[in-house]
Amino acid sequence: MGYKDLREWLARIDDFGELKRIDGADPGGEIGAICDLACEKEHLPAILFDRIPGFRPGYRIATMGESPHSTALTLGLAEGTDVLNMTREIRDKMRDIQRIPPEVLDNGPVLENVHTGDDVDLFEFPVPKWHELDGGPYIGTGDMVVIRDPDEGWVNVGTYRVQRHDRNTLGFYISPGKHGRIQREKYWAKGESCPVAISFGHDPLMVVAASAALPWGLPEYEYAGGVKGGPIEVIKGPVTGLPIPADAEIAIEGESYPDETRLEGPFGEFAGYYASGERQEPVIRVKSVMHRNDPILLGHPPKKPLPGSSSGVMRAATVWNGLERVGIPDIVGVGCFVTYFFTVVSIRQRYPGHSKQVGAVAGQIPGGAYCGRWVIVVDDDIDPTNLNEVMWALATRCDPALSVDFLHRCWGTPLDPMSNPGLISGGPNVFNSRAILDACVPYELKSRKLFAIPMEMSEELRARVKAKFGAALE
Ligand SMILES: Cc1cc2nc3c(=O)[nH]c(=O)nc-3n(C[C@H](O)[C@H](O)[C@H](O)COP(=O)(O)O)c2cc1C
Ligand SMILES: [Mn+2]
Repeated sequence: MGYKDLREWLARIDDFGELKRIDGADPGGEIGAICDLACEKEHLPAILFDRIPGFRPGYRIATMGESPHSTALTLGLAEGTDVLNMTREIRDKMRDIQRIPPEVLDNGPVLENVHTGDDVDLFEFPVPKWHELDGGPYIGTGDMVVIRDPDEGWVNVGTYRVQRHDRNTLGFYISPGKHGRIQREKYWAKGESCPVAISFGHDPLMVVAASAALPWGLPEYEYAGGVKGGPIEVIKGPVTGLPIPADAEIAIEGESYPDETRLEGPFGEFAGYYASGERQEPVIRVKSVMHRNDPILLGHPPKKPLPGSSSGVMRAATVWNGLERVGIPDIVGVGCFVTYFFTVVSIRQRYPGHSKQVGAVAGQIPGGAYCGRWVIVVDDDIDPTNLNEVMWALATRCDPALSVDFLHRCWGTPLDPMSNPGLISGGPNVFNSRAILDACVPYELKSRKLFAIPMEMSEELRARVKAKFGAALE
């Protein structure tokens, strides 16, 4: 693939003209506000902040941006295709992905500076307050949190938000059901502390892998190696032995103790709200800090959901592969919108009940299960990544009284603004419900050709008239 680490990735994004450089913005509010302003552009550029007031020049912050170019670069896809083709390509690539374990090196740039014990000082780095009402600075947004399963031995990596509390204490929020949370609880149930390593700047592919809904037991490092076509290079953390990217910009190691919490949040989250407020959440006591010379903190702060993002494409590819893996035929495409909330699947209807089967399964397999809300199933003439077409199907092929079904008490999260506050204060038992909307032409009408004919030009007429009069329309 075309780049080695975060620095080379940023250079490639710069070549596309999609890197903005901003000097002199303060981390207390200006940096976050600039990121929000940048969301008003058609494609979100990457931004490199330097000369941050109060910090040494060269101590930088980069945000990832979201554009078809950056998604293609990060995932190693062909340039210039539309969202559905991109989704198809990544789904093909993921289908039989080869796991490639990370390669352990003795040394790496991340070890250029190592601080332990009393020398640990997280105030060394500029850390933004990303959104106006955030409860504090969040050092972890595009991060990778590394935890080893205490029983099964494999290493999970997840992107979870990390708040800087003080010079050697971090707070980390992990939603119920996430792998890192299950593993953390396993240590605590044995009365042990949970060793954690976190990288705060690395190849953006690791953010994609660490935030993808991979199945339990599949190590994100091995998956990312498979996507990259070669092993991810790691070093063993000097305190925990956990694998840390050898070219990480900034990394920490620490321990999280049972029953030790601090107030965490609020934080502007993926749904576009400061959901879940301020609550007692676990902390990490930081034992070591490592960083490259002139480190770059990688930020990926949540914003109001954007269409066509790399995470949306990955999620759609995951649902698509999942539906095929369980053996459902004739899945034609998948589109995901508004992060986890909306999943659209297009199918070639083959039998009565096909569309309902697809809807129910898509709402419960990896990629579709966590915090879903709406699953819409459409016919194969509808591009599931094109909301106009999806709306047309929903408006014209649905009988709401017959086409909508509900699933109750599904996998939710306190980060969902619709989650029930009563349940949150009662513990991590957060449920939500799902609507399965069947927006396919009813099978009995379609199969007997009784449904109205869509007003679509035949290919023959289109080609003939385009050849003759197309130029006049240019
Ligand atoms: C920028 C970003 C921030 C995220 N923050 C959190 C978070 O604070 N807590 C959480 O549980 N999931 C968060 N996620 C979602 C998880 O990364 C995602 O669900 C992932 O699949 C978790 O990995 P796991 O299944 O190995 O636990 C975030 C994702 C992204 C892209
Ligand atoms: Mn995982």
